[in-house]
Amino acid sequence: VTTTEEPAIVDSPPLSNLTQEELKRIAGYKAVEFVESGMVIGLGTGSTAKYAVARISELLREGKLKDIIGIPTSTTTHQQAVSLGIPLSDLDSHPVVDLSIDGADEVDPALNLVKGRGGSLLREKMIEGASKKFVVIVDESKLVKYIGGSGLAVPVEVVPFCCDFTRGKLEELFKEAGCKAKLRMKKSGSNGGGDAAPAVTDNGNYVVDLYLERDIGDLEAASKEILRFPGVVEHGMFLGMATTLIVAGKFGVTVKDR
Ligand code: ABF
Repeated sequence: VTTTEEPAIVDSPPLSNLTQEELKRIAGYKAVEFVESGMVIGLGTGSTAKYAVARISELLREGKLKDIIGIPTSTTTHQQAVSLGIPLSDLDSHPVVDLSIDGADEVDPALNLVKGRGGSLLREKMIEGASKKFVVIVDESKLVKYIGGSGLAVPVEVVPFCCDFTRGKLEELFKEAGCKAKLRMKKSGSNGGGDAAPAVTDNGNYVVDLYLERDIGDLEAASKEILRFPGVVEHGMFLGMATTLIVAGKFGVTVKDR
């Protein structure tokens, strides 16, 4: 692993002919090179992390990894890991996690992340926050100049009780950044075609998506302000948590330590 200011190319040749899906697989497999027998591993959620989970199970089956305990970060990953036969536990039984591997929606140059656009964030933050090492795996489309810079949302998990009150407070908080705060709804068809209903997280909560027109600046201050609202459970900015970033892109695979 090379540590430099800029990501260093560690695998060539360039991967320019590959699809985004193949880049996700390459990033996921690369992260599993950090996994050693006997480790407690935080198993991430999403279309990139699923490749890392699949790779861990493959190496377990081949006997190249032994005595792994997985801690899944969502019900979806729990189901995937069970179906692949990975032994599982939780933070109550294993409060220290050796290594977590997970995707992200945005990564800024300081390795701050946005997560939760796929719906998971609270369990991820609990498990990845308890990890000695947190490896983030993305394809190059996730790299941004600043948090919110992709034009997509920064998710905030909120309690269902008076969620529109909390939504309004969040919009007001970031009005200088042109914030529009929207309650996330279930994808059409996922509630039997009936009336639109809010999307529900693994923890029975709702999600408010913050769409920002401009950089919100001091992320630590923004985090504290968001968490000050009693209706907020957690937000999807993962600040200073990632220890390693793996990016798969047309230039190859890069590994960068924070
Ligand atoms: C989860 O996966 C979420 O936090 C995040 O929304 C997402 C990133 O996933 P993908 O790899 O599918 O883009 O970890």
